[in-house]
Amino acid sequence: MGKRNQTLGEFIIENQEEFKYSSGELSRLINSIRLAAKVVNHEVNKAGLVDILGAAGETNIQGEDQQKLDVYANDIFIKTLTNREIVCGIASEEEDDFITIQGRNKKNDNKYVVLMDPLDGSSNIDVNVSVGTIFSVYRRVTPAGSPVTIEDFLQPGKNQVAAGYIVYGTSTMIVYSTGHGVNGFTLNPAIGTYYLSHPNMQFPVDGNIYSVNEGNYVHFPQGVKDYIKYCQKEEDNRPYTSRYIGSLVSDFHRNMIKGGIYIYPNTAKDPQGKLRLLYECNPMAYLAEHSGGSASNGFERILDIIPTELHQRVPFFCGSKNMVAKAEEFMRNA
Ligand code: AHM
Ligand code: MG
Repeated sequence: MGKRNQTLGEFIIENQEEFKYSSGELSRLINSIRLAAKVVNHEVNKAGLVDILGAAGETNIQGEDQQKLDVYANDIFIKTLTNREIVCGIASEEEDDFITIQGRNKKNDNKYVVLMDPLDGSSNIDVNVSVGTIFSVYRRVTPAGSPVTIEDFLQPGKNQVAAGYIVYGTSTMIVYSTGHGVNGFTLNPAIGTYYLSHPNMQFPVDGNIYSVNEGNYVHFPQGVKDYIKYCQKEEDNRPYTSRYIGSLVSDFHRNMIKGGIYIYPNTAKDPQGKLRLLYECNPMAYLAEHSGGSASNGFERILDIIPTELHQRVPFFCGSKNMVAKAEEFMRNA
């Protein structure tokens, strides 16, 4: 286990042999994500200067075209992973279809596929609120030597070999797991180095924060309505505190540190909820479970769901174990 203040680079080298498939490829993959995240971080931090530097679609004073930040982040992550020839395929919330990467000598011999949401919560950018990147890594299931197929991407979340997020907040952090605990690293922007600031993160088993967009209350299923009323009831250690940033990565991050539950249920308008199983829910569920929390669609474990399409949506209940169990109880009994 890493020591506080160790750099992310040192941590990756030291823990390489713990990785399930220790050919070094997964370490190089995490390294690429670390690099891309620094580039995106730099751009996200300049977002408030948009009126000065030029808005999306405009040409700035240096003659450079300005891109929307989510498009920019998508390009940077894809380019970094493609150029280093580390993965055999990428699926992104920003792309309609998956991308095939043939790799060195067009041999299609790389093992891993990456699925990501390059800039989640991007509507928060205009108001200077935290956003994040979410990523998820699987071993391909089709044999190496031929291009990846949709099967390689439609795997249940329990097959993930790594997952993580970057939160571009008051500090920029990368939090990830390769199945041996969850560790958080904070970027020192002055020197561009991430330091292990949150070793072996643990989701508190109980919590007193609930995070849900209550504006949609009338459209929620009865079980969620009942659970919200339970959270608000004056009894035992309740009422709980309500905190909702509207940026999944930040809401999850706070709840993992303090103890809480995040809910994005199905609604009358969105019968499958809003969040994407492959790009958002599976990686967060993996991090929750590897830190002692849990994640459910209200009735079953997120990581057990067999996906049928890339952009599939799913209701999401994620956080402190006992809180998720209680919310599921209300769903079952509604
Ligand atoms: P996005 O992928 O379009 O950015 O949407 C995902 C975001 C999550 O980060 C956040 O938790 C949720 O959407 C907020 O949705 P809402 O505004 O409906 O509450
Ligand atoms: Mg998103």
